[in-house]
Amino acid sequence: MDYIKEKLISIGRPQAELVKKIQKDYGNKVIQEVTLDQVFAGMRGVVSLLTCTSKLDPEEGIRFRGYSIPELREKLPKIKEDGEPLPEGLFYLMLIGELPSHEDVKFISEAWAKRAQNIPHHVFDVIDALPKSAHPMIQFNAAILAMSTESHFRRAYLSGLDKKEYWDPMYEGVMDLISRLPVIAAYIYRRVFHNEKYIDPDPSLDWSGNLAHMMGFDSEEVKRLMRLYMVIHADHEGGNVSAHTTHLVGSALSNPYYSFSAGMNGLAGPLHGMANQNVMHWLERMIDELGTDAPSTEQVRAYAQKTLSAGNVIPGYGHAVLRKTDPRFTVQLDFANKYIPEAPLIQLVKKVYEVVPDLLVQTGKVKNPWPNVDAISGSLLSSYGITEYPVYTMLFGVSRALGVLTQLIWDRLYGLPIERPKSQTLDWFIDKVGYKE
Ligand code: NMX
Ligand code: MLT
Repeated sequence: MDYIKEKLISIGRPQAELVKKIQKDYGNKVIQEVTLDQVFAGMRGVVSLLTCTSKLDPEEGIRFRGYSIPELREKLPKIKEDGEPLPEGLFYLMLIGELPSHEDVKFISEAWAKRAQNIPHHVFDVIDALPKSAHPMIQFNAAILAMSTESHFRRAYLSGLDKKEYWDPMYEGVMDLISRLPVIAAYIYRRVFHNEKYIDPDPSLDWSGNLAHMMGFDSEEVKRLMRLYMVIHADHEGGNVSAHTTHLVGSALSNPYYSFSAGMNGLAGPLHGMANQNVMHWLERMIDELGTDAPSTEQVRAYAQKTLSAGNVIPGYGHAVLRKTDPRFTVQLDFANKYIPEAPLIQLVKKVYEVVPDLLVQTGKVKNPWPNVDAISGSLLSSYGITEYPVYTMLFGVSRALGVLTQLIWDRLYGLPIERPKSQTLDWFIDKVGYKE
């Protein structure tokens, strides 16, 4: 057993016992009242998930095991002091609950590089069977499902493993799956956009550096951006669509490939992870319509107003939980201001930021008028030469694996049961609230 697994189980067992004890002793305690509005409004604010990897504060944004994004950038191991933290370290933090050492990060980096080497050939055949015009998320998800032939978890379940030990094959599957996602994503990118000119992995590189390398970007700048991108998209507590779906499907004891693939189908929705691609289409249409990539503030305002008047959302703005500018937006803007302040797309993103919040407030209905992570991520990638918008959600997905799959290991450690909330008909709600015509 590797030492990370040993550490995990030494922390995980007592916590799993604590969960059982709290449930036994306090199971009848009322922790929250739920209103009809909450149910009809997509369960907003209904506390119904046990998630340990991260927690979202509406005003402050995300914290991973208690650490904010600025704190992660300061405290997680990096390759160079002035670089970005390695996502391997964030994975360790989310899994173990403690900051990793450089050795821990090196161990994970090397383990992933090794595990990434044995992707079965049929996975690439499955991708190749799809038309290149299929959206990268379709190809990505097909590949994830195709990899489930390798599932340790499925095999262990069928062999009758004691359920207290389910976390172990789950850990093995999660490690394999995470290690392989950059290879898959880069393969799809090169297949669709670079005439199938594939680039071999370089096992001496870190997980994100290798992804940049296999996509065809070997500069230190793009690798640094990729590390940042992979860290900030990794997790957003348990209730977002991709995390919740992965967890829900996993609760049926589906293997990590089935569970993560389900989550990725949710990420592909325009209100969730596909928003990063849609922001780019929205900006591109603005540039085309106005005939300039440096429009005036007034022109941007009029264009945004037109979007709203047509009954469409402004992609990259708003959030179901956040009520302030997303710190993931801020950190990317800081990064851009530091390294590429003159980039036209970054200038445009700033102009949009100047005008859109006021317009959204004026609608009188938008609860959060501020930008989210997607308002800038595509512009940043594009400014660094990754200009093919359809791959942005797939890159989000590679990163999101870190958080949701770590939680899946913890779900099995906690021994959480199959998830099964109650639904009611409209008549039931009408009776319940005492509605009379
Ligand atoms: N532009 C226009 N209208 C909006 C926007 C926006 N950016 N955000 C919310 N609204 C509308 C929303 O459609 C709803 O209208 P109606 O009552 O007519 O149905 C109303 O404002 C109230 O919605 P909220 O309660 O503020 O937002 P909700 O929690 O339902 O949805 C989002 C959150 C993120 C789905 C929503 O803000 C949105 O559609 N934003 C644009 C898409 C986007 O950027 N998604 C990415 C989210 C982050 N991620 O990566 O996943
Ligand atoms: C996310 O990163 O998952 C999004 O911001 C959506 C959310 O938190 O609901």
